[in-house]
Amino acid sequence: MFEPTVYKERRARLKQLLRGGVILLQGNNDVPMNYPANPYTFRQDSTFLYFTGVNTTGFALIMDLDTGEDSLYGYDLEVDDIIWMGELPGLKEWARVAGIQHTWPYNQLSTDLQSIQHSNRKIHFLNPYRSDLKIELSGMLGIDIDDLEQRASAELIKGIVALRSIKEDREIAEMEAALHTTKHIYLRVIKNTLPGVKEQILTGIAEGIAIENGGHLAYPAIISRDGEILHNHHHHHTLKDGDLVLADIGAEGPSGYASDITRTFPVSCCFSERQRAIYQIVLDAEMSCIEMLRPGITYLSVHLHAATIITEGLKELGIMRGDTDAAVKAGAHALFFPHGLGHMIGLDVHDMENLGEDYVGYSDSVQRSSQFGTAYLRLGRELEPGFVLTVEPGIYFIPALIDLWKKENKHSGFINYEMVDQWRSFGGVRIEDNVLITEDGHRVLGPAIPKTIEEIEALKTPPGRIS
Ligand SMILES: [Mn+2]
Repeated sequence: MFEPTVYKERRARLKQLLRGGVILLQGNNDVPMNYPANPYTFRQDSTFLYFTGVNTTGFALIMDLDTGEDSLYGYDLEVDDIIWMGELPGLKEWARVAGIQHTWPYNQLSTDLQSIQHSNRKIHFLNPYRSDLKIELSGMLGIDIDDLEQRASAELIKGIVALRSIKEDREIAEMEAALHTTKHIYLRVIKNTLPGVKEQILTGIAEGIAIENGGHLAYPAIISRDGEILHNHHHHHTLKDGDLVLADIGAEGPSGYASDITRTFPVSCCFSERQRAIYQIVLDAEMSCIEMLRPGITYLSVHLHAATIITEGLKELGIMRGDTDAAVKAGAHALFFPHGLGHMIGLDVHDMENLGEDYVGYSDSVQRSSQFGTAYLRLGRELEPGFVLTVEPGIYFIPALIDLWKKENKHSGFINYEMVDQWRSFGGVRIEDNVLITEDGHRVLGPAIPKTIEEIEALKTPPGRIS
């Protein structure tokens, strides 16, 4: 948590961006796993955390745009709560953290919102992504659940996106702290990636280190020899010589800031010839894209630059063919690179995705493409100083997609399907770093995490051991 003035200033800036009425922000509640008293690990809503620092269940905030006053609604612990959970901070203490003067018991919220409605004042609210908050909001405002998305305040969404997109130095420091933890994770995971080791051992190591450092993972870890399955959360394989492991892991620090790093490494001491060839193309794409980053450039153009390098590289291997620019324009590269180059990152690993991807990643001048592959690009707009984003190109051989395109003879002028068949069991390679856009360029955040072929192979000799 930062100083109370930080949250106060953020709220003041938000209020300047909107006109008239009140802003309602809902905090998250505990969510039951299998019965109500056995909840998932609590995660506060990132917007609520950003504007209040209140990191506990059962709170809401009303900001009055006309009087400028803020009110925090929440609970004080009763003796029964204290018996089970100990002396946790109460409403007044959280109000002090948030720099808010006025506090009210939570059950006052509904009444206050109704009287605001009766006086015909506008209530700016967000469309909740959790079912309990949808039900509650729908009940309090008398709006059908299905209408909440459409009735949510675009003005509020744009205001929040404008503020949260530009990271303060203190936020960047928190993200770099999370990246230090992520580096520890990678060093231990890569050293322990050996024949006979199960993916779930590596997953346990990753999660354990995140917890050792006071946080947890920012998203479920991907650690798999099936790197071509983009969001693969199965960890049941036993690794063997010759396998290539793709790991996409990011620690989240105690303050809630995320990191998001991907590395791909061999189970054996060294990359095979084929693994080396694909790996180097992806690495070249990643590093070349990072070099381009500066204010004013559109991320869509950086994405297409990655597609160009990937196409060039695959042409050299005889997997693609024809004119590179025409192949990228047609979208032929998306057989091997079917996702976007990256996304904003901050308190959320996909920062502010709940507010609507197009509000965050696109602008009036850069619209989302409808072409397969590029359509998945979460961030396409012009970059600005203070943005933090991921750069994560990849090459994958996805048998189901290969079979589908081959059957349709899709882009056969650009794709040599006979050659593709010889690679179909390859798996996938992705490399990802987190980058800050500075006034005159960029800075890769966090400590260097081994990335070149030489650096990764050096970690594997002498062989590590499970420790
Ligand atoms: Mn990512």
